[in-house]
Amino acid sequence: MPEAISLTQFLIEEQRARQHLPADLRLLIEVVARACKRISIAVGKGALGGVLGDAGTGNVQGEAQKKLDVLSNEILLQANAWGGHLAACASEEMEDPQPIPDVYPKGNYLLLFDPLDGSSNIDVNISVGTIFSVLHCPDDVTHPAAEHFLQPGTAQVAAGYAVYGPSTVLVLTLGHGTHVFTLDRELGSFILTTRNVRIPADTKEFAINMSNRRHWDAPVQRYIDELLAGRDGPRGKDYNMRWVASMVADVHRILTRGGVFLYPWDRKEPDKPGKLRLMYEANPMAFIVEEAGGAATTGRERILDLVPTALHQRVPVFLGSKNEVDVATRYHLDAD
Ligand code: FBP
Ligand code: AFP
Repeated sequence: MPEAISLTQFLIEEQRARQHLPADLRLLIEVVARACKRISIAVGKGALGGVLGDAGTGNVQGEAQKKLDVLSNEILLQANAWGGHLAACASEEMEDPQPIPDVYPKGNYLLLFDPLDGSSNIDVNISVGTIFSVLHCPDDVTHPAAEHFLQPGTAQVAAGYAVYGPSTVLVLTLGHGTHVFTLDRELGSFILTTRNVRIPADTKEFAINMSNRRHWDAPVQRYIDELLAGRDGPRGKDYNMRWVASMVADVHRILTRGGVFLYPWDRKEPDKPGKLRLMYEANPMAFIVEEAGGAATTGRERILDLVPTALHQRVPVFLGSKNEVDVATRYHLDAD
């Protein structure tokens, strides 16, 4: 039987193999993974845990919060408060960054997270997940504010997500490939199940919310119309469509068997540049996807090169199999 490599063993071996992985970053990843296990348990209890339904509150985006959104946010904040690895946290659910309480030592990293992505799926027992991103805290900053988080995606030192599905899976990049761990519920450990996952450059599967079709811009209309035209159209092959409406689940499918995911700007909310958040969703997913050989753009620019202007900034997202992202991006640039 092959040796089961736990997340702890994987991180220690990475630390030995590569000078770039400091011990406090390794410990920070372990703390986040432990928080994901707790969220996985809460999600898994479903109606029995009394955690389904609305919390009766709104978040900074004006969206109704689910009880599990609030609980997951608290689990991540509490888990990360005392470890001494972080200078501050920022969450999709909170307007401002949360400093580390004064009673605890402060570390050198900034953590950003979407505590429970895809939360419209919680009450209907469909996969949801947690997305996170780790940045360095700039030198000499003792009390990080929102501006200190506004670093381009290329500055991320780690990113990952957990999917709470039929099994709980943790996907992680430290900038040297993307690796998949599966939660062994008996052992309570994440076990490495795919090292260096690779996204095929070509695919026959796409993910987009088709109900927004009439609101899309011309390059998105053109791209999707050509996929729908199938083998008789310009792309010369039939495509299949999947849309879970949980970005973590859609991205995980793409990591597993290829595909392209699109959440473009649309005319439904013309003042918003997109639905998904740059710092909590687009940047960490772009880092993970690029490290697996895929691509991630806004339709025009590489997501990781964007210089953020606000903590809760939204962006259009096109990511996944490289050749499909390249075609969709070319159609935008042709139209400009
Ligand atoms: P939330 O952060 O509010 O969950 O929104 C993000 C998200 O759920 C993504 O995970 C998903 O890809 C998308 O929104 C689904 O959007 P739609 O409801 O338009 O299908
Ligand atoms: P299976 O029995 O082969 O899984 O097919 C049933 C099913 O997966 C059903 O659960 C879905 O609604 C449907 O097929 C999906 O069909 P498309 O592949 O055409 O989207």
